[in-house]
Amino acid sequence: MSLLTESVSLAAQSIRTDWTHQEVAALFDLPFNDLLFQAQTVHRQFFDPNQVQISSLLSIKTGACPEDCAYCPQSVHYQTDLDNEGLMALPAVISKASEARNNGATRFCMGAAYRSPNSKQLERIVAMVKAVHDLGMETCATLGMLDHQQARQLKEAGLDYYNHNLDTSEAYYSEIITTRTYQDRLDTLKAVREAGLKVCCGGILGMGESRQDRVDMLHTMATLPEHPGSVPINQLIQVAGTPLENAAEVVPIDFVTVIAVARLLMPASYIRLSAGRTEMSDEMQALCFFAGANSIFYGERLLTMENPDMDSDQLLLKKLGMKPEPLQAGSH
Ligand code: SAM
Ligand code: DTB
Ligand code: SF4
Repeated sequence: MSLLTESVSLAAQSIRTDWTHQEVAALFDLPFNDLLFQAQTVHRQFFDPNQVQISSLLSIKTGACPEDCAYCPQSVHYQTDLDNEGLMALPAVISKASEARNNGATRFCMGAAYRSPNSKQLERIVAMVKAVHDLGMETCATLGMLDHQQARQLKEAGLDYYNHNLDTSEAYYSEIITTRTYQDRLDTLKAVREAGLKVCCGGILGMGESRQDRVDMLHTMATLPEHPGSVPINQLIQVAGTPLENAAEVVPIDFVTVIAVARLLMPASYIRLSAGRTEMSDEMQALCFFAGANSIFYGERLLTMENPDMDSDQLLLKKLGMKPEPLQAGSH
């Protein structure tokens, strides 16, 4: 057994948060078939390989965001074809969540285009979290930066997950966002973790980042004090009007490689094949599942952009013999 294979099988037995950059880079260097075989082997030690966790998204406050994230259709800094909408009313959120639940989603993620919510906004969101929790779903929110007090307030309301993405490496971050720092992101993740919320933290591929940036981003996630429970890997949706509208497309095999390395580094985490699936073939998505992806966003819309329609996703899962994961007892 080679040293690397040995270190990977050891990884399968214990969950490590002490990965070195060199170890992460070595996984990227593996021949593709070896990488996929190891990722699938580790995946099977932690998960049923034929189950996929289903999350649905709802944009509860859309557009006019003061941040300048170069990928985002909701930033006030760019002219995109998007209608802004204020914070939704509670009954409308409940009705969307019930609809998602009836369609088979077990987790409902509410996204708001805020830099950080103020206390009035948070109070209204707390009511939404409570109501969705009462429907028997896992709850997730993504509202921008939070301090400790805000994170605790959401935890008390019954929030299960908070999504806050690192998006890219620390070195490349300032090329993508100038209105906040990487450290701001890490601080919010700390507040969320310390409030006892589960962390959902991932990134975007296809923003012109280098291989080293991908190594560094996964290294940062896999060496947080605890691995994020969910790791969404997004393929950039190139949105007209944003600075990244013409970014070079990510090479599909490179995307699968990132999924497989994420699976090996964070063996017990849900790795979500997130934005960008409308551009992916069935074969590409099947390869991502083989590499260890075991969660998707389901429903015709992500936050503001399109997602595959539900019929085609159902057909895809059927073709692959995969089933939606039932809600875990006690997970919520
Ligand atoms: N405003 C909050 C924040 O930034 O944390 C929450 C909402 S924000 C839209 C959530 C995530 O969506 C971003 O961190 C980013 O990873 C992802 N995202 C936004 N626009 C995207 C795009 N065009 N393609 C892929 N992912 C995108
Ligand atoms: C994540 O990593 N991807 C989701 C969710 N977390 C919030 C959002 C994708 C957004 C894609 C662009 C849009 O729909 O506006
Ligand atoms: Fe605002 Fe979030 Fe979009 Fe950045 S990603 S512009 S913070 S909504």
